[in-house]
Amino acid sequence: MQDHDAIAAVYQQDGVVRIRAFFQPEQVEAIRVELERYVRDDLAMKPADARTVEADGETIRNLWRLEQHNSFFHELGHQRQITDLVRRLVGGRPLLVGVETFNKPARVGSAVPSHQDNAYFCQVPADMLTVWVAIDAVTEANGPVSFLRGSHRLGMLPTQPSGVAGNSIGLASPPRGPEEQEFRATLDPGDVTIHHCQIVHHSAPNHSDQSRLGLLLVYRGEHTRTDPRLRAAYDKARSMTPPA
Ligand SMILES: O=C(O)CCC(=O)C(=O)O
Repeated sequence: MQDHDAIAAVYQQDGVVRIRAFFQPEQVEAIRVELERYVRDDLAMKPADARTVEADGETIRNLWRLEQHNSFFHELGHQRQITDLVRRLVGGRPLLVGVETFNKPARVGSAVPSHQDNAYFCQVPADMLTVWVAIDAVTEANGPVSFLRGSHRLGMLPTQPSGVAGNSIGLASPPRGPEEQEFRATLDPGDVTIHHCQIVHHSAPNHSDQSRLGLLLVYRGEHTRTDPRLRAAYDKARSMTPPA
């Protein structure tokens, strides 16, 4: 499904939309090669807040701020293939605000607690989204992101610090719905999901032998502004488990 009208209709209704084969195999391979090169050659020279590691103290859980640290990812985030669609979904000129990874490595990849991204982004109006690109296959076994369809229409829900490095703020009381409201985003490499910054979502640990690497491109409409109340709650949570 590459038709922008159809994508926008699902996004507005559900708060999340899956698009198959958005990136070609050679684009996925180029992303993987550059991530591996960046980690091998550059990461040690970057500030501490460029990464979060898993509990073993060495395996990478997240790379942060790739749009600042790496020209390949800065350029990727500005490709018309992506920004033309994002413009439609955020209802204004799209600004790239983050490129990051959720690596969910085999066996040690940790859980992501239930949250709304706007508790981190703190924007009003909530015209902000994430394009989540599957670099590895995402299966039921390796910790797919699970979304509660339609929950982006609930507004911002009460938060609490989660104590999880890389996901410092979570929901105080995650809403639940019937099983059919859950969307577990299984993906082939090159597929993407696009999710609204208020949709409730989480992911399980990866106990499998297959890594589940995702590249995330985060955008807001140029017209959004920071909400000081949301920002104060996030700053408090983040100070307990930096950097994000
Ligand atoms: O990749 C994951 O497991 C979680 C991603 C996430 O929380 C997000 O995209 O906001």
